[in-house]
Amino acid sequence: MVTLPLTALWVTIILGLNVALHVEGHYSESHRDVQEVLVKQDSKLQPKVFIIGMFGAEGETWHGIDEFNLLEQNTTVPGFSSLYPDAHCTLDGSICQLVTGSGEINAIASLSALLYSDLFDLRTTYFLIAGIAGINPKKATIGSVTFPLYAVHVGLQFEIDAREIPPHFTTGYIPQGARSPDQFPPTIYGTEVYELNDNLRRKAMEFAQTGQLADDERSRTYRSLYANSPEYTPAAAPPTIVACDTATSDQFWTGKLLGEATENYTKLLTNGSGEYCTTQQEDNATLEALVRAAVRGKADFSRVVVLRTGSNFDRPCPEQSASDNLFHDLTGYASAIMNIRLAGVPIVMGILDDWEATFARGIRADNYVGDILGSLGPRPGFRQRKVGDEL
Ligand SMILES: *[C@@H]1O[C@H](CO)[C@@H](O)[C@H](O)[C@H]1NC(C)=O
Ligand SMILES: *[C@@H]1O[C@H](CO)[C@@H](O)[C@H](O)[C@H]1NC(C)=O
Ligand SMILES: *[C@@H]1O[C@H](CO)[C@@H](O)[C@H](O)[C@H]1NC(C)=O
Ligand SMILES: *[C@H]1O[C@H](CO)[C@@H](O)[C@H](O)[C@H]1NC(C)=O
Repeated sequence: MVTLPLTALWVTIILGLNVALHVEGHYSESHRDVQEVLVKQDSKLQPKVFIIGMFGAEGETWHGIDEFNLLEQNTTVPGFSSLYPDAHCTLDGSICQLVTGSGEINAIASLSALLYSDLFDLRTTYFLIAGIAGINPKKATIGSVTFPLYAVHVGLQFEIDAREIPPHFTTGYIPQGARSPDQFPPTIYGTEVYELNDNLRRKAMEFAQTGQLADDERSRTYRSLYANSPEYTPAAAPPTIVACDTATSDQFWTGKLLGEATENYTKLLTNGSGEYCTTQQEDNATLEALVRAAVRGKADFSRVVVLRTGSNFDRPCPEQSASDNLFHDLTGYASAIMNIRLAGVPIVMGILDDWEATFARGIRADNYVGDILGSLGPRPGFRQRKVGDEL
């Protein structure tokens, strides 16, 4: 992860923040003017739902189904990944889909391209970020479909190799700017935590409950290995719909200790309320692009749902080594890919069927919705300190 010496890192952080603040204000203003002058709103596609997948299979799972056909209309969007250059839409444009490419960099580049493209009007669009993930056996099992309230950026931390950590440290990950693993990060980049619309999440889960989830023999056999450990009870049960939070890191990690460190960090950043449950490589990047677009009125951040299905356990079962778990193939992969669609189609149809009466005007949020900086409104409830206190 971070390899710069500490002093160089600090200089980078401070310069980076200043440059980012100045450039952002300037760029966005002029960009908005250009958009307003040049673009006729009525020439744009105005989807009601935009499905976001991260790699090919997460996109293809939605194809060849009875309910809708996303391959009726392809639109090449400048700035999309060369692997997935097109947005796919139904003929009437009410449902669209893109595949971003995996990892934080692809996610944010593709989303930004979409959000600032003059081909779409996304101001009333619901975004369904739907992909597979590593799953915490304390919370759910492979094949389960999870819906986070919080997305936490665990990749954004200091790291010391485990063999060189101070004897009293429980992990080699340390929040940025902190002096110990349990200290709230004094250095905030702004992408550390996102909180989503809880009322919308609950509606999405109700829709998802009506889907029949897939399961298979390999998954059943593998999850039975977790049955003897009381703390892993959810891992041994069949897949279900679960409300629990997600963590983003480009690093694909495995292990009991990194799992616990991620649980701790999620709690630390969310004032104790986040329940770390899935690990994936994109969501905070995707959400950051959506927050920035929402600041400029180009998208509505209260219309975002994240759905992550478990493809593999984030840590070994008892008696198994971390590397055995990591190098084992993703046992739950087939049902995880299938369950994106089996839980996701009812969400898409639920939004479309109740568009006029309910979804067109939006689902009012009763919780804080936005990022750790409060970019979209008041200060988040999960923040313990004001931004700027620390710098
Ligand atoms: C859209 O692209 C897909 C391949 O990505 C293709 O199968 C489909 O036929 C295309 N649809 C149209 C209308 O050209
Ligand atoms: C997580 O936090 C608990 C409680 O503070 C601590 O006992 C445990 O060692 C921590 N785990 C890791 C891996 O940091
Ligand atoms: C953080 O949690 C504590 C204890 O649960 C609570 O009293 C406090 O109000 C919370 N802080 C914020 C900003 O929500
Ligand atoms: C990443 O996004 C999730 C919501 O999907 C949020 O719970 C988490 O706090 C975010 N993490 C960071 C570091 O931004």
